[in-house]
Amino acid sequence: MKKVCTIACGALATTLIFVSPTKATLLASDDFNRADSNTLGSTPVGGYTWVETEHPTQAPGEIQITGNRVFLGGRSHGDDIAAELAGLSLQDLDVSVTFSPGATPSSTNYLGGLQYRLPSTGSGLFNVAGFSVTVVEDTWGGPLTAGKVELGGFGSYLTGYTNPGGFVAGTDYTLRVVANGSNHKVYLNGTEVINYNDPNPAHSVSGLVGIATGYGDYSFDNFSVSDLTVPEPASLGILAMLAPVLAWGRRK
Ligand SMILES: [Ca+2]
Ligand SMILES: [Ca+2]
Repeated sequence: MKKVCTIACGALATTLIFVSPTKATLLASDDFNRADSNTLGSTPVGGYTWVETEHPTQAPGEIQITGNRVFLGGRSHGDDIAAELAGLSLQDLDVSVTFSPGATPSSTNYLGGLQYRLPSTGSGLFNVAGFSVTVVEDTWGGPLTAGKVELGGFGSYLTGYTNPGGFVAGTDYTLRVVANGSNHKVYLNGTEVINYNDPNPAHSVSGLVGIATGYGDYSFDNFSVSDLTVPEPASLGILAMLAPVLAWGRRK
């Protein structure tokens, strides 16, 4: 009996360690490891459908799965394109993706990145109503080595970070946003590069998440999004479930 209690109590301790108030709940992820297609389909984890917004004059492959990645090619059509997860509306979230810039542009801005807290599908990075974290190779503002990561809210620039050496075409980078209420943290290759507190309470709303480009060709991989909502009811539920085990252990 004592032995059983030891095992049960050990399991309880392990459970409590892993159910911390800051734990995120994975809601959707996609590695795009499936057959080449002009339709993105649904996320293997979570089962959310990708809604594609392609330029009206697009070629069919402007948004496509190719080589177990997703390609968003806005450059050839000179416009914004995007893909968002339908039916997944979040306020506090942890979203990440791997991205790789395509060929070097010649004469324009060159944008790609993450979107979140969007009021609806169909927003590119130039007209986003919600938040975007945009990787910018800004040839208007300087040479290509002036690569930036910019945080924008409701179509306006809020703050940014300049990446030393810019972004190299064909190279993988990871981009992650942790948005919790008014606080937005952005990580590039695992390093925090933006930590911004938004003074506008109207920006702390729920909305859709996705990926997008504007006048740029980017490929993306390993998209995932978690809910940061405090899982307090789950913790309490586990405690309630294990209370009899604890009481039984004490009686022995
Ligand atoms: Ca498509
Ligand atoms: Ca992949």
